[in-house]
Amino acid sequence: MAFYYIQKVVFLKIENIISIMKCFSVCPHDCPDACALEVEIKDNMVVKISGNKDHVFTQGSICNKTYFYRDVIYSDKRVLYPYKRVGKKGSLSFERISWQEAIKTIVERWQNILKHYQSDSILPYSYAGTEGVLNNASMDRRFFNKLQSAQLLRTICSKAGSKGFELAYGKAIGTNPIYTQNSKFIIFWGINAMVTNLHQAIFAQRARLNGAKIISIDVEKNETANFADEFYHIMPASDGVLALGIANIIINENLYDKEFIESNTVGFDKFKELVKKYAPDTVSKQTGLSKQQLNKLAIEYATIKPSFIRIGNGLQHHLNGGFNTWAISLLPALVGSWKYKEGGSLKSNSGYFPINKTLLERPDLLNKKPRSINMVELGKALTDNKNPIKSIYVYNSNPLVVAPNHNLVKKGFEREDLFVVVHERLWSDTAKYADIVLPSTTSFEHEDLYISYWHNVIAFANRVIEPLGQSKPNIEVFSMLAQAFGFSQDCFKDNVYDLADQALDSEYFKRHNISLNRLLKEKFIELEYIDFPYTDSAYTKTEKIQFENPDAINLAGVSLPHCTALTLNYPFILISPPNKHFLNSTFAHINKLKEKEYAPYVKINPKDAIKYDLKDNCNVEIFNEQGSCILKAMISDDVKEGVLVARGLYWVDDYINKQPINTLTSDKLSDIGNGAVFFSSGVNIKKV
Ligand SMILES: Nc1nc2c(c(=O)[nH]1)N[C@H]1C(S)=C(S)[C@@H](COP(=O)(O)OP(=O)(O)OC[C@H]3O[C@@H](n4cnc5c(=O)[nH]c(N)nc54)[C@H](O)[C@@H]3O)O[C@H]1N2
Ligand SMILES: Nc1nc2c(c(=O)[nH]1)N[C@H]1C(S)=C(S)[C@@H](COP(=O)(O)OP(=O)(O)OC[C@H]3O[C@@H](n4cnc5c(=O)[nH]c(N)nc54)[C@H](O)[C@@H]3O)O[C@H]1N2
Ligand SMILES: [Mo]
Repeated sequence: MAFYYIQKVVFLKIENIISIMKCFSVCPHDCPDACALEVEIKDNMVVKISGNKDHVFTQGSICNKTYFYRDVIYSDKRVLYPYKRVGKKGSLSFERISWQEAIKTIVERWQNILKHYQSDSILPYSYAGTEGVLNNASMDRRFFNKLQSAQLLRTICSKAGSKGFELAYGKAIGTNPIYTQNSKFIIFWGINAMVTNLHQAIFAQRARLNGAKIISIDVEKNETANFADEFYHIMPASDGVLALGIANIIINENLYDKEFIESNTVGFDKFKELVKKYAPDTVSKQTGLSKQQLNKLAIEYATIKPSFIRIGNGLQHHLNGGFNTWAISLLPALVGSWKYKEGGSLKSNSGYFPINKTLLERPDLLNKKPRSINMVELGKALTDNKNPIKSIYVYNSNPLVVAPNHNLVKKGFEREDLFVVVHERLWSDTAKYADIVLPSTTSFEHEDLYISYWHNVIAFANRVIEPLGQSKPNIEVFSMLAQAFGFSQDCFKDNVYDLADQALDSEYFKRHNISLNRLLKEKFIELEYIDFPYTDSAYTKTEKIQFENPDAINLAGVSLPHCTALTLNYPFILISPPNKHFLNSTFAHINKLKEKEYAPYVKINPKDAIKYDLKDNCNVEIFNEQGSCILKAMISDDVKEGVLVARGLYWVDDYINKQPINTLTSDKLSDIGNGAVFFSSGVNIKKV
C-alpha cells in the first residue's frame, strides 16, 4: 500500500512538472519598472507568477502586487461577458447580452447622437490600465479619429513635470538607471521609490553599499524617507523654491561648474540674477527647512560626485508643479553632474523609444479639429449643459475612483441622457455606471508590445492563456466597432502583429535591426543608451540645456522658473499619494492586499490632533466645498502641522461614508502642461 502511495505521488509530481509550462510576459501596469515576468501555466490556468531573471533592470524581483495578479485574472469581480444596464445607474443591475447586441446597440446609439449633435459630443476616456503600447493607443485612436469624436487630453499623471523637464532639456531622456548603482549622492525628490519604483530603490541600496549617501525630500516621512540616510521634510509645493535656494547657496559658495555651464547651457546669467531672490532666510521660511539643513544639502549636492536626482511625480501634482520640476531639473546642469554617466537626473526615460505613433494612431483620419477635453476636468465636461457630451466610452481607466472632484464626475455619469460604455476587466466603480459593459482580457490573455518610462528595454509578450469568458482586447473591440460603422480603410483590419510591425517602423529600429520577428524570438531587447545625454547637445531648440526658455512665456508669461510657494486659503493641504499594495485603483479589490494597508486613513500631526481633539483611530471628517470624506485618523509626526496625508485609492465602498478621497481633490490645472494637481487640495477637518 505504502509503495503504491509513494509511486502515485512520484507519478503525480512528474505529471505536474510535465504539464506546467513556463511562459514569458511583462507586467502591464502603470509603473516605471515594467517588470519582465515568468508565468507558470497549467491547463490554461496561471498557477504562479515570478520575475524573469534575465532582464537587466528588473532582474527577477517583482513587487507584492504582481504576485497577486492572479487575483485580478480569476477575481469573482471579473467581467466575463457583455452586459446591458436594466436598473438605475450605479446600482449594478445588468443583464447579459451577446457581443453582437452590444456592438449593435453602441452603433445605433452613436448614430442617433450623430444625427442631432456634433461628432465631438462623443468622448473617449482612457489612461494607462495597460501600459502595453498597442492596447494603450493604436486602434482606439484610429477609430475615434475617423469618428471625429472629441479628443481627450491625457493629463492625469505627469504632464506638468514632463513639460517642466522639457523646458530645460527638450525631451524625456535622463540617466541610465543601471549606472545609478555607482552614484555617490542620490536624491529621491518627491518620489516614494520604495513603493513606486522598487528597482530604483534596489539600485540605490547597491550604491549605498558602494559608499553612496541617499537623501529623500518629501512631505511625508514615508517608506523611502525611512530608507534614506537623510530626510528633508518640506512643506508641500515648496520644491521649486528649495531648488532655487540650493542654487543660491551653490552659486554664492562658488561651487557651480562654470565650464559645463559655458559649453552646454543658455540663460545662466539671468538664472543667476533670479536665484538671488532665494536667499536662505526666505527659503527656510517657505520650505520649513532650517538654514543649516539648506546649507548642508546644497554643499553636499555640489561636492559629492557623481550626484543623481530621481525626480518624482509627487512634487509636480501641484498648481506650481511644472516650474517646481523645471527648477529641480536645472540643478544637475548647475553642478555639471551630467559629465558623469552615474550623475544627472531622471524624470522619465520614455523619450528613448521611437515608437511610430503616427502609423499607430493615424491622425490623418481626423478631417476637422474637434474640441479637446482635458481628462482632469471630466466632471466639468460631463455637467456642462451648453455643449453637452452625449456619450462616453471608458477603457483602460477607472474615472469614478481616479479622477479629481469625484462628486462632479459622478453627477455627470448619473445623467440619464449620457450613454456610457465601459470596457473593463472588473466590475469597477465606473462599470457600475455603464449602459453597456464590455469584458476586457487581462494582459495574460492578449499580445502586446511593452516599453518603460524608467528603463530602455522593449519587449513583446504573447498571450499565455486563452481569454476568459468572452473577454476581448481593446484592439479587437475597436476593429469590431470600425467594421460595424462601415469604416472601410485597411488600417481597421490590422491585427496586433501588424500593429507591432507598424510601431517598430522607424529609422532607429531599422538601424538597430529591431523587429517584431526578433522580439518574438528574443522576447526583449535593450535599446542603446546615451551615456552622456547632455554633454554635447540637448533636445531643445538651442540644442543647449535651458536655464532660460522663451517658450515658457507662452505657457506661463515668464522665461525663467520664477518659483513661488503655494498658498491655499484652507487650514490644511491634503496629499493623497498611492499606497504600496495598490496600483492606482487596480488591486484595491483584493482583500489580502487591503489587509496589508490597514484602512483608508489620514495622517495628522499630533499638534493638529490636540487642536481638533482627535485620537488615533477615531473617525475624522475631511471636507471642502466639493464634499466630505470620513477617514480613520492616524496621529503621526510623519506629517507636518497643516498637512494631511491619505494614501491610496480604495474602491468607493471601502470608504466609511462611500466618498472616495478624490471627492476632495482639485480639478484645477497646473501652471504649465495643464496637468493634474491632486495634491494642491485645500481642506478643513472636524471630529466625527
Ligand atoms: N505601489 C504603487 N506603485 C505605483 C503606483 C501606485 O499606485 N502604487 N502608481 C504608479 C503611477 S501611475 C505613478 S504616476 C507613479 C507615482 O509615483 P511617485 O513618482 O513616487 O509619485 P507619488 O507617489 O504620487 O508621490 C511621491 C511622493 O511625493 C510626495 N509629495 C507630495 N507632494 C509633494 C511636494 O510638494 N513636494 C515633495 N517633495 N513631495 C511631495 C508624496 O508624499 C509621495 O511620497 O507610481 C507608479 N507606481
Ligand atoms: N487622489 C489621487 N488620485 C490619483 C492619483 C493620486 O496619486 N492621488 N494618481 C493619478 C495618476 S498618477 C494616475 S496615472 C491615474 C491612474 O488612473 P487609471 O489609469 O484609471 O488607473 P487604474 O485605477 O489602475 O485603472 C485602470 C483600469 O483599467 C482597467 N484595465 C486594465 N487593463 C485593461 C485593458 O487591457 N483594457 C481595458 N479596457 N481596461 C483595462 C483596469 O481593470 C482598471 O480598472 O490616477 C490618478 N488619480
Ligand atoms: Mo500616474
